[in-house]
Amino acid sequence: MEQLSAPANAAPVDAGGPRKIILDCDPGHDDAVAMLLAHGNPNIELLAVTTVVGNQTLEKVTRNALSVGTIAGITGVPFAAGCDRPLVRNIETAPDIHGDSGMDGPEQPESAIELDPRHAVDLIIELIMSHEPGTITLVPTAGLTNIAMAARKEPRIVERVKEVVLMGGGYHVGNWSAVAEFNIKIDPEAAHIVFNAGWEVVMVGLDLTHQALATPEVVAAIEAVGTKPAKFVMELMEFFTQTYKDAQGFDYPPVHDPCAVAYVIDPTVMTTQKVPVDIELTGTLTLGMTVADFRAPAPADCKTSVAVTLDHKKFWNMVTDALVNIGEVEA
Ligand SMILES: [Ca+2]
Repeated sequence: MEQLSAPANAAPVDAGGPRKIILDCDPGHDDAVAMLLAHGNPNIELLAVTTVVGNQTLEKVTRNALSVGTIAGITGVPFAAGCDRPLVRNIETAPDIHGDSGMDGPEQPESAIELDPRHAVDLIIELIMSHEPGTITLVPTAGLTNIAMAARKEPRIVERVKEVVLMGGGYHVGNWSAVAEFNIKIDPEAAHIVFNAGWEVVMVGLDLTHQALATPEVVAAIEAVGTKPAKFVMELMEFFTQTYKDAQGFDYPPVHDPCAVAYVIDPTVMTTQKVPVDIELTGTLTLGMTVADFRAPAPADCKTSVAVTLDHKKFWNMVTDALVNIGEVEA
């Protein structure tokens, strides 16, 4: 089934046209929501979905990505699998948060989408090099292995990318150690490459995403959409709520990854601050920490910024509007 022909809540498409993104992800409950938001918002043109080891093995997160694409009715967008292990470290997954499948909870349909034969790193490079400079935004919502590999294999992508808007890190908070966030901690060397490459990086970290809680009001609004993709998100949130309660003591789960997509759609959904950020690679207690230097003023050549405060209502309205726009899709 295609999208509904006349979405009720369609936001007007911006004058410059939709923003082209590559979503590099490891679905993942919140990655699934990020994908649905990107697909359902008229101001985003999803150029590709690429996967990387993270929340689960590459095989599992890739299968999950194809399932989400099937549930959302995403067609004409390449899905490609990337790196199956971090650059240096051993594989570290998050079954206590995402379950054995990486996306436990809802039943997953047979995929109607065929995996693109290209390696994700090659697809990322190909897309960036074949589009006008300054038109593609990279949106990584997983470990940064694919993105780092792409920057090393074809360094010219760095100046051609508009910016990198990533979910990861946290300047005052960690979740995989006292000071490190999962996406950065599982491949800190890759993160180091990405944060130091020279392109603009917007770090949408835990400081921000811990404000993106799926409260009962949010879940009720999603339930009211009433479509199959909305029901799928409900079931994801049910599982995610329980694991976040059990594993990390949250009353309601923080839905991290769509925050990065939301920033690309409309940067006013959050405030950001320009600060130098680097990645700790040698700390005995602080490996993978995103070390942010808040001393004023930020250097003139500073290319990194961090997300600070989320407009919770605006953000969740974007998500529910996207679900309305996607409509009822045959699984
Ligand atoms: Ca993720």
